Amino acid sequence: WQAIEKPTFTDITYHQAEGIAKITINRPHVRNAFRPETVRGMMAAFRHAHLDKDIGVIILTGAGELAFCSGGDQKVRGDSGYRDESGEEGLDVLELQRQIRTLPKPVVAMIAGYAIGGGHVLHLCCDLAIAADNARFGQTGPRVGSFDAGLGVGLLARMVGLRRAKEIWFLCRQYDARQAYEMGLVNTVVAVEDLEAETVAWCRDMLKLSPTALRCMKASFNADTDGVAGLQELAGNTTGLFYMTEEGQEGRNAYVEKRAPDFSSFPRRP
Ligand code: 2NE
Repeated sequence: WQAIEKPTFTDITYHQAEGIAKITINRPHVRNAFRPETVRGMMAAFRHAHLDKDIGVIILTGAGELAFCSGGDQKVRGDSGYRDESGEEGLDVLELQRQIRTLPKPVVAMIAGYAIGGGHVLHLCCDLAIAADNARFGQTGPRVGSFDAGLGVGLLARMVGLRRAKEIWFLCRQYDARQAYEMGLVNTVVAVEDLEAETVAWCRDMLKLSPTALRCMKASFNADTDGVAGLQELAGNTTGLFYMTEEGQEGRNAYVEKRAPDFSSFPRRP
C-alpha cells in the first residue's frame, strides 16, 4: 500500500491512497499522547477525509509500534484543562469523539502498542479495531485524576458488558490483545508486522461495498444509543435519498415552477 503524504499538520500526518485516508498521531516521544494542537489537527484531518469524495474509509493510528495513543498529554495539563502553545486551557477531544462517530464513512482503529486512557476511548469511537499482537488496552483516569464518563463509559459497556466495563474503569488494569479480542473490544489480532496490510485489506473489502449502505448502517448503529440526535443523523440520510427520487424532485419543481405539485403518479407502496 503506497500512500501519498499530505504534509499540512504539526502533530499528525495524513496519507491517502486507493480511497483510504490514514490519520496518524505523530508524537511517539510521549506514546502519541494528544495535546490541544493534536486534537485540532485530527479534527481538521477527519473533516478533510469526510469531505473528500475520493475517500471511502479512514484509518486512525499512532506513529511507531509502541503506542496507538496514550490519551491526554499530562505534561501540558494545567489546573483546569490541557494547555495549548498560547497557554490557553481546553481540549476538543469530546467533539473529536463525536466527529469520528458521526462522519458518514467507516473509521478503523489500527492499534500497535498502547491504547490507553483517552487513547483507549478514541479507539472505542472508531467503527472497527484491528490490533497488533503487542497491543495493550486500558483506562487510567481514576489513577491520574481524570475520567471520561461519556462515550468512554457508554460505548465500553455496550462492547464488553457492564461487569467488564466497570472492572476496566474501577481497577485501571491493562489487557493484552488476546484478552481484548475475547472481550469484543477489537475485531481481530494480527502480528505487528502484518498490521497495516491486514487493516488495508479490511478497508479494501469495505470499499467494494455500497457507500450509501455503509453510510446508513453507520448512522443506524448510532441511532439507538444517541436518541433524537441519532435519529436526526439517520433521518438526514433518508432525506438525502428522497431528494434523489422523482417524487422528491416533483415537490421542488412544482415550487420553482409556481404550480401545485402532482404526486399522483407516485405509488403508495405496501
Ligand atoms: C502508555 C504507557 C502505559 C506506556 O508505558 P511505557 O513504559 O512504554 O513508556 P513510558 O516510559 O511510561 O513513557 C514514555 C514517555 O512517554 C511519556 C512518558 O512520560 C515518557 O516520557 P519521559 O518520562 O521518558 O520523558 N508519556 C506517556 N504517556 C504520556 C501521557 N499520556 N502524557 C504525557 N507523557 C506521556 C505509560 O506511559 C502511561 O501509562 N502513560 C500515561 C497514560 C495516561 O494516564 N493517560 C492519560 C489518561 S486521562 C485522558 O487521557 C483523558 C481523559 O481521561 C479525559 C479527557 C481527555 C483525556
